[in-house]
Amino acid sequence: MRKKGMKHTLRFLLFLLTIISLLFVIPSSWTAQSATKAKTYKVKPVKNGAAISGTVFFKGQVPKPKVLTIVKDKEVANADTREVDVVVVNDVHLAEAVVYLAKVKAGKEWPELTENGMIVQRGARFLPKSRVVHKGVRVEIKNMDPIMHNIHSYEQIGRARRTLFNRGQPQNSRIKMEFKVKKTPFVKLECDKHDYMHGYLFVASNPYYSVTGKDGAFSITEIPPGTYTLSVWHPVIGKKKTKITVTAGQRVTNDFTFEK
Ligand SMILES: [Cu+2]
Repeated sequence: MRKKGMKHTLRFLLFLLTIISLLFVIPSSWTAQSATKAKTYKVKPVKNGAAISGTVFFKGQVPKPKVLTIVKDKEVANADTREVDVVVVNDVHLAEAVVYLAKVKAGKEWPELTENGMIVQRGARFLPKSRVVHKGVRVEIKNMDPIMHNIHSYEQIGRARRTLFNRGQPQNSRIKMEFKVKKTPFVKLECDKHDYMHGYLFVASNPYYSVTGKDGAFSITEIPPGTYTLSVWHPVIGKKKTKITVTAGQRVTNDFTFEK
C-alpha cells in the first residue's frame, strides 16, 4: 500500500514538473519565434564587402508640383495654397530618390536614423515630407500644432493602396507607431482632417539603402558578395531596377536615368 502511495506521489510530482516546464518553455520559444519573424534581417559582420555608387539623373521636363487650395485651418497652415509632390532636380540630378538592394537577409549594422525616424506635424505639414524608416521599428509621430490631425498611412501597391493605420491625434501630443508593410516598402502619409497634407516614407527591410542628395549621388557600402536587384524609387517620378553582381572588395558604379 505504501509503495503504491509513493508511486502515485512520484507520478504526481512528475506531472507537476512537466506542467511547470511547459509553462516556462513554450511561451519563451513562441516569443523568440515571433521576434525572428518580425525582423528577418540579421546583423552579421561583413569583411571586405563590395560597394555600389552612382548618380540618379532626370532628363526632360520636370513635373510641376500640384497646387492645392487651403480651406481648413488656414491660420495654422499660414497660407492659401500648398504645393505638394515637389520634385527637386538640380541640373539633371534627381534628389530625394531612395536607391536600395531588395531582399538582403544578412549583413552590416543598421544606420542611425535622424531623430529615430520621427515624423512631425507642424504648420499642418508632415516634416520631413519624405524619409526612410526601418521595418519592425516603432516611430514617434508628434503633433506640434494647436489643432487635431488624423494621420492616415497607406502601403502603396502599384496603383492600389492598403491602409496601415488611421489615427486621430490631438494637439501637442505624441504617439508611437509601426509601419507594417507587407508587399512594398512604399508608404503614403495623408491627414484625414487636412486634404493638403501629404508625405512619403520608405520602409527599409535592410540597411542597404541610400538617399540621393542635391547632386543625385548615392552610395551603398559593406555589401556581401552576391547577385542583387538594385532599385531606385522616387515618390513622384517612379521606380526602376536592375540586376547587379558584386564580388568581395569590388567597387561598382551604376547610374539610373529617368526621362520624361
Ligand atoms: Cu491634419
